[in-house]
Parts: sequence; structure tokens; C-alpha cells
Amino acid sequence: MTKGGWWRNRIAAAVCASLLALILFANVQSRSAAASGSTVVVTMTDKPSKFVPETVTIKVGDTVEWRNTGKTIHWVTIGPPIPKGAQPFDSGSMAPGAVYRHTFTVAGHYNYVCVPHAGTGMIGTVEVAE
Ligand SMILES: [Cu+2]
Repeated sequence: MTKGGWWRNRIAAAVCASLLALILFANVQSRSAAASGSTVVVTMTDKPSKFVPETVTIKVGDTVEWRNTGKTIHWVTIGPPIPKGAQPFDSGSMAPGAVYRHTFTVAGHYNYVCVPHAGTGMIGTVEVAE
């Protein structure tokens, strides 16, 4: 093999490696795009203090976004029983206009309440399917 031929092979190998890296990168990108789920919105209202809708059904990897559309404080906190292996979540006190999101990574039935209005029935449910 000539010296020029050796270089051509090196360049060809580098081009192949670059193409392979590009293909792998594109593959990872498309997979991570597929893994990111959709978002479902639940509004938090006054008079009556409610989560709307009270029950949402989503899939593992989806996100629930709670929006305080009222003029008072609302709150989102998980209540028992917590599905096995699930991460507890708690928004803390949410001022009017505040938004809180939680992504569900474990299937199951989740109960949650608004801390100041649980007594008057401000409770909600998230059903997370596999
Ligand atoms: Cu509330």
C-alpha cells in the first residue's frame, strides 16, 4: 500500500466514525423525545375551591400541571396511600397565578389534597397507567 492510500483509509475511517456518531446521536435524540410525555392541566378554583378536573388519567412519564386560577392560596400535596416506589410531591403554598408541575414515573392511583381546603372537599385524583 502507498503512503497516500494509507491516509485515504484513515480519512475514510474518520468519516465512517463521524457518520456512526451522528446516527447514534440522532437515535438517542429521537428516543429522549419519545420518552418525554405529555402534560395535562388541572386548574385550582375558588368558590367552590376545587381541582378541575378532579380526576385525570395519564400515562407513566406524563406531567400534571396545576394552575392556581383563583384569588386565594391553594396547594397540592399527595395523600395516602402512596403507590409503592412513588416519589411524594408537595407544591407548598401556591399564590394566585402560581403553577406547579409533577411528572409521574410510577403507575398507580394517587390521591392529593389542597391543604387549606381539604376539609371542604378540595381533593383530586391522578390515575397513572403503565
Ligand atoms: Cu385550595
